[in-house]
Amino acid sequence: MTTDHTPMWKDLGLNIEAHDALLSVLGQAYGDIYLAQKKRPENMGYFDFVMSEVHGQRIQELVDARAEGRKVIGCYCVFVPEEITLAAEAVHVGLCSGADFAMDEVEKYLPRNTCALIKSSMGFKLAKVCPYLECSDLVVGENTCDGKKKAYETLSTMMDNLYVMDLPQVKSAEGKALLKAEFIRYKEAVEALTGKTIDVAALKKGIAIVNDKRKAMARLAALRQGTVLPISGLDALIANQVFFYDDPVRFTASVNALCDELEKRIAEKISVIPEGTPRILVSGCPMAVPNWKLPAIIETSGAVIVAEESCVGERGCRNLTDDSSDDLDGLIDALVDRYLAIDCAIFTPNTERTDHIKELAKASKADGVIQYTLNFCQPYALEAMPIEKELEEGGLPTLRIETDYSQEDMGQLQTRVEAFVELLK
Ligand code: BJ8
Repeated sequence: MTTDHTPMWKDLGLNIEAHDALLSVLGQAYGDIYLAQKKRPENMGYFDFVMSEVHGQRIQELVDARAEGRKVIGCYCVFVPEEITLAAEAVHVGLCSGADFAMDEVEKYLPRNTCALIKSSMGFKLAKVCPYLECSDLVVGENTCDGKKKAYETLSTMMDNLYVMDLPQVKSAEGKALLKAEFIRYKEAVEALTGKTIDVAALKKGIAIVNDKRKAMARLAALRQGTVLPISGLDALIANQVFFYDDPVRFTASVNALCDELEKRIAEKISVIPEGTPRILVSGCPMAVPNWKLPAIIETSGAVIVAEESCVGERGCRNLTDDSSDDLDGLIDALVDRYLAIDCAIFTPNTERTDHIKELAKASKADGVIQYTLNFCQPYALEAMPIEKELEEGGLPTLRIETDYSQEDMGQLQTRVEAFVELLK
């Protein structure tokens, strides 16, 4: 029998009617897109369960953690170091922003021509439909793109627990010093919130947990690089999305169990696609739950996604933190080095992103690259053009897609993707 979580949602102050509507759309879309796939690995059952309980059992765990005196920290960006959160025994969760909600209300606060991700984060707050947001003791925003920076100013008038982390835009010595100062400030904020002191042992433990999680994701990414493809891009995307919500130790074990199964599938030559299916690398803006529109179109157009150059994907999880230092300052430096390697489009210059896309395309044997940009996202839209030029000059076909979370352009996208897939055949 499934548990009725309504009393918990009411306690969190959710708008039950709007929340029910969100869950029903989410459940329907998950069934249509995910459960309808053929030849899925058995271990995807864990991720299906997590998704079915994403606002239920997982939220109950957060509520229980808070009852035990632990704190919950919700974050909008992969720049917020989970290692520091975990070092204070707090719970670190991503705040997804992958669906339109209460857009009429949102547009009273944000211009219409704001990216869907930012509007979504505002809509989830205004409509009170996100239990992660409502049970966060601290919500961490970051000064990345201009849209986010300014939206946090507005969001801070709607919540009293918003903390904004400043981030460099240039990877210079000064930029590095800024990031270090901000990580120290975040550590102090987390210590003040939790009442715990983060020492070397605690930070090493946090680093080890997050490194293990990232190693498991790297293992999954590597298993998608061969010609026998044991998992669809959609299923790999769900693992990348669950990365942000689940208990990290349990998540790591679940991804490793999935990888064990995928290794067996490869040995037995069980592939989810027929030989010769065009392989696509998707690159660009993050795809937060339940933003599955473009991947679903790609994988129902006769192609398969073999890698994601995205913060919900490789960009967010690659690179480990060196935990060899035995002093706090050295460990913070190691965190700064690890995070500063993230090649988000807010940085200038950001040529290493193009280099990485090329490497990833080669490693994953991609036949083409689809650059995915949310409408009105200037950083990724502006990078898309020189990236396209460079990739095409190197012989790699690309397609640039700009879209949002609405379903209105589905037909047009499908036509464009199908034409691109034909070209790759
Ligand atoms: S590190 S990608 S998670 S900032 S899509 S809100 S850039 S206008 S999301 Fe991101 Fe951190 Fe960078 Fe990653 Fe602005 Fe563009 Fe909207 Fe965006």
